[in-house]
Amino acid sequence: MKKSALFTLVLSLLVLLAFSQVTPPQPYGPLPSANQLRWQKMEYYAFIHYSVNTYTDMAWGFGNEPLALFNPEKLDCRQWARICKQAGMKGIIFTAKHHSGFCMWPSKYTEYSVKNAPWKNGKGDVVRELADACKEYGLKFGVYLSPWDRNHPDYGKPEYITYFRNQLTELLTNYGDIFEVWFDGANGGSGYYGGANETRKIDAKTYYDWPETYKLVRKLQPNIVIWNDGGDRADLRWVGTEAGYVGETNWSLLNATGDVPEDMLRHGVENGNAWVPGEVNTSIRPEWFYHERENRKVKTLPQLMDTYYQSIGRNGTLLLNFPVMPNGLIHPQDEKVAIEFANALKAAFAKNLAAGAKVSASQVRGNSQTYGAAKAIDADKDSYWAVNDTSRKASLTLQYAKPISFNRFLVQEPIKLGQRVKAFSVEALVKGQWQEIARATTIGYKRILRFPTLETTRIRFNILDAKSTPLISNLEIYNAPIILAPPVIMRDQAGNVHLQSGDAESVLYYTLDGTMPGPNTASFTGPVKSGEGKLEVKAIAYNPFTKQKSVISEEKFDVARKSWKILSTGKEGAYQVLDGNPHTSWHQDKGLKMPVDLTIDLGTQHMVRGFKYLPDQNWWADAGIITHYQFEVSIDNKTWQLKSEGEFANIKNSPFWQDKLFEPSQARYIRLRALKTVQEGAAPGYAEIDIITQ
Ligand code: FUL
Repeated sequence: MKKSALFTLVLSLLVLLAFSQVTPPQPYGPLPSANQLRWQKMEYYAFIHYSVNTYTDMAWGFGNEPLALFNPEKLDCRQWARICKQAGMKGIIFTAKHHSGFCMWPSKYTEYSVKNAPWKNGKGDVVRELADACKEYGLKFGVYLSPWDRNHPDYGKPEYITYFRNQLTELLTNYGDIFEVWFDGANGGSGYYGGANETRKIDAKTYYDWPETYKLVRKLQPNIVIWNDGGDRADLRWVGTEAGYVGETNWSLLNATGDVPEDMLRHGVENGNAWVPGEVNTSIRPEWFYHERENRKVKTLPQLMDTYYQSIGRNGTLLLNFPVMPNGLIHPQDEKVAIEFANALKAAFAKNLAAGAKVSASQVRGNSQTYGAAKAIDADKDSYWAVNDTSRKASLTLQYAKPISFNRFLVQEPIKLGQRVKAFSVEALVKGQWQEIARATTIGYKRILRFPTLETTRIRFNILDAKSTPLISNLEIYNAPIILAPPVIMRDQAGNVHLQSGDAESVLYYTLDGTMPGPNTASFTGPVKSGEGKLEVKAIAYNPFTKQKSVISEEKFDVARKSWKILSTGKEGAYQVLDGNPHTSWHQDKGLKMPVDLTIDLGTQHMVRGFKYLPDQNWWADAGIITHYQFEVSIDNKTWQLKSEGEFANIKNSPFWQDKLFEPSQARYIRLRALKTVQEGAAPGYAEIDIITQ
């Protein structure tokens, strides 16, 4: 063959190869609808809880709250929308009607709404104002319409379903595009029910005839997604907790029929036959509605960062709730931390280090550029790297000319073709050796892994197992800055000091004598023995890379409680009140008649001049908070001397450390006597008890 003929042949083969059609991967298993896809891409949006029970300090309204309660002086939906926008959220879901049945819009079908409240002389419509504010700020709008209605006289009867659908029709017709509708799972129980004041039970599976209700919803809002917990399978699922996380393994699948136990809510179902992705709903405070007592319990930045990685970072979306205050505004502390959170996320994901890498793959589908490794790191999130149909394993390597530091790995599957990956790992070449730095299971729409900062010139992503041909649409690498939160200081019963940081990578320095902590003082590596005497601990967090530092945190501790014994009960759990951890608690036995004592042997005699009580910090345990008390001391556990008695004023709204001082007195034994709790008959609860010595 002549040279030129050979050349032509090779050239045409090459051209043929380049243009030959590599068959695209086929979709696998259940797929998201266009609405679910659009929703998933929103990632982060707000919940707003506001209703008549905001004015009664209750988690749920009973349905008989007077209409006169609703008269906020500063209600401003534009403030809510502005905060959500600045916080980086993409939409707002509003409690148009919560369980109380009070409607935040002037519904034609009930008198129990804003139209009969003093606010704006009955001419107001909160749903309208918020829908308008969302439009102004470029946010999507969604509604929460509680299926359970504790006000309506017909609740439990077939007539109520007509009422419920009429209300749905109002909300889904008169307020523009609605991106999501929320049907809460709390259903039936005690209520006002038009004056009947009784308990009404319904079968949540059949009562609402969900299939018909869903048809109505989709007819009125073709682009909507439906959230339902407990009813027929909707578009989205609850993740089984309100604590702000979904399982590390998180399939966006469930079975279309059958019960969904908690484990399935948390993890989805690997071989489920319906696409039902998880939405992580949690509040920025412990409760959904506003309670003044929670003003100091707003989630911190480190807590919100964890929530982010445990929701959006695990193939979920994040629905973060703001409660509205009685004056009609979001509290400044909630606003502040939500904006800090947005800024911290911006900083964490500021520079994608995958973009500058040279990328190669162990295998590419049909050797075609269409599915090449570069598709995983290009700007186009729809293009993807694919391998041959029979492969279930594959690797992709990023190579750098100069070493990079990184601590975050982000990966995405093109879920419109189904969720496939079952297991993967990330390795880095460190000092010439490959090191596995993370191993995980599912990916889905988005998976983000965190690990300690590492310097490397090569990163290898290994797909270890998949349900079908693995496809990867996006891969990003980041070096997120350390979050410098002031360390939390605790001292346990034995007297050991514990420090908790806001970021595992920050370095904590401390002192035990009240002097300034810093790089020249001790660094924290584990619980610090500190003897049994009084202590003044100061601590600070440092970024080891940039040397930036946090504000200093400080705590003063009285004598250690090492040799203290609880005498009034033999229950092991009672020692939670001495463990130094404000988040653990103990409650007396139910049914005890007041007064109820907690008697403690201090082991040795001390000159005592006061005591401290920290009530149970859980919002659901507030019934057992002690409001009226007596405090006694004794030297011999026989003769007791009353040193202090009275009330912990406003303790329900402000459940923090209560200090009571008295005339100093020698004591070997102490007794805190509960005379009354917030709710009559509730068992007294304690997070911590301590003494103040001379
Ligand atoms: C729960 C409700 O009972 C709460 O009040 C709140 O609305 C939360 C989002 O869902 O089930």
